[in-house]
Amino acid sequence: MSALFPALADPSDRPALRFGADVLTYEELARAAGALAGRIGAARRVAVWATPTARTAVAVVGALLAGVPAVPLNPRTGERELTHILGDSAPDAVLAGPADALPAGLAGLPRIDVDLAASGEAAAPVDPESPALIVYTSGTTGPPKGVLLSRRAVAASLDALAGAWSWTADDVLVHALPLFHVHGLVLGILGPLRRGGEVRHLGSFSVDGVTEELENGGTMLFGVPTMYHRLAEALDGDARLGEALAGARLLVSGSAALPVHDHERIAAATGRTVVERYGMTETLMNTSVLPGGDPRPGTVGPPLAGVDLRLVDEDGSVLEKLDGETVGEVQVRGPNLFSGYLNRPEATAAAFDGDWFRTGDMAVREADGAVRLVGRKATDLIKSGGYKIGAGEIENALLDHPGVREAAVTGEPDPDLGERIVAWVVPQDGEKPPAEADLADHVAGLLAPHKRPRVVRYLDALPRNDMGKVLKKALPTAG
Ligand code: MCA
Ligand code: AMP
Repeated sequence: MSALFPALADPSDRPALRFGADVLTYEELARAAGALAGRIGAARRVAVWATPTARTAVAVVGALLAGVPAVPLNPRTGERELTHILGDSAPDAVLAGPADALPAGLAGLPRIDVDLAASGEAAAPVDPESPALIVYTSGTTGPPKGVLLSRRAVAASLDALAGAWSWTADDVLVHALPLFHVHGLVLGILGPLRRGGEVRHLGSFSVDGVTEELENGGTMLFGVPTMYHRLAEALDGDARLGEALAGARLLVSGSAALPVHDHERIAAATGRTVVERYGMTETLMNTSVLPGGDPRPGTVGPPLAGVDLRLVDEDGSVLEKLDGETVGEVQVRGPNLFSGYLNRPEATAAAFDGDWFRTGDMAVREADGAVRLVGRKATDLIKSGGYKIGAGEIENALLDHPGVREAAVTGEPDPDLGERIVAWVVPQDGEKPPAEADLADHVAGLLAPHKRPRVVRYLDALPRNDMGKVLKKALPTAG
């Protein structure tokens, strides 16, 4: 495997990163990340305070150059989740911007401020199997697990996407995704840097921001369905946006399903079809619709180069039919896979069937091999705004609120977020139930704002079976 970033070995004065007024060429990035690599070289692991800024990109590249695994932290993470991630990943230091105010939970860690103007040399080559990143992701129960992503997996997945999308150094990627998950960080930052191209990050998503960057030379756009939904909504009456989208080389959606209605609205207004790709933190990217082929809203395309994909029945038998009807669990294997969950050998073992990773996603295969996702095995996993959220962690947080006696959490369809988090709450005192905003703040403060319930429904009791287990399907409008 070549170095992760060939363009940093002999850096040019072409732009690499643009975050508003912070612009770094490859030369400047090589110097700043090289200097940082020199400062952290002896660390076993570092946390990165992953604000949507150039400093986060430099911090992660610096860690990768040094061969030190980076743990990106959501800067809005609440107390409990932060304590868990820090305890589990045990970083030696936190990399942050000089102006960042870090929470008390990080006070015990040495802080290394990222200096965009620093100058130093990059370190030696690193074993491709060593971890590059540890990305925390939610499961159905318990706190988030740390996914160990090797340099090999990152390189393999980015190269497979480059092949499928003809992604080159000439591409200018526009995105506004958070930098603490695979989509925004691996695809959105490391992707362009591996190609030697440019990334422009908007800081936060806005229709105007997307329009402007695509008008000014952006060739690709990456987003979650919520962002494409908001673009589709804005298209009616915004001719500038329509032209900007029509002018892009590639519009890519992922992290959750893009509804056919939004596909159709964008195609009708711009003549462009949004390309969907399917991935997961543990597997990086598995499939992608191939640009230029027939538009196929509802499918996520065939497996990417190097990825083996199969559907498996409940009894464990492999389903061979490409009939668009036979549903099975998606299992994958290939160089794109993670190396295990940090400190969780049992969870790692349970996630595999031999060398096949069980995704938990249910799908059918079309006659040409394209995958169409139809659901998930676990109903307790919610995808809201493209974030994966476990119902169990929210229930536990709600139960810690003094006004809550019982709690159940479900996801229900939402035109903007895909699914919205609904909390079903039995108050301690039916006369004085805790306010909806109070419960939302409570969950946001313990876990993260995107995990807060968007709707609270109050009940006198939760429906339970004879064993006392909550019957979520029996909740008034859930399921
Ligand atoms: C509101 N806010 C609050 C509260 N209420 N903060 C604290 N407590 C509260 N009670 C704040 C928020 O922090 C935010 O601040 C603002 O109000 C609006 O937040 P929110 O309502 O959450 O925003 P949204 O409209 O729901 O966001 C939509 C979004 C977002 C921008 C699309 O969901 C998003 O960025 N999604 C990306 C998810 C993603 O990257 N997933 C990848 C993982 P402020 O306005 O200041 O921000 S999946 C993956 O990686 C795999 C591999 C894959 O396949 O891609
Ligand atoms: P995460 O664990 O946050 O990395 O999310 C991974 C999950 O997102 C997958 O297991 C799928 O359920 C979902 N996902 C990712 N991309 C797509 C897509 N294009 N269409 C539907 N679901 C997707």
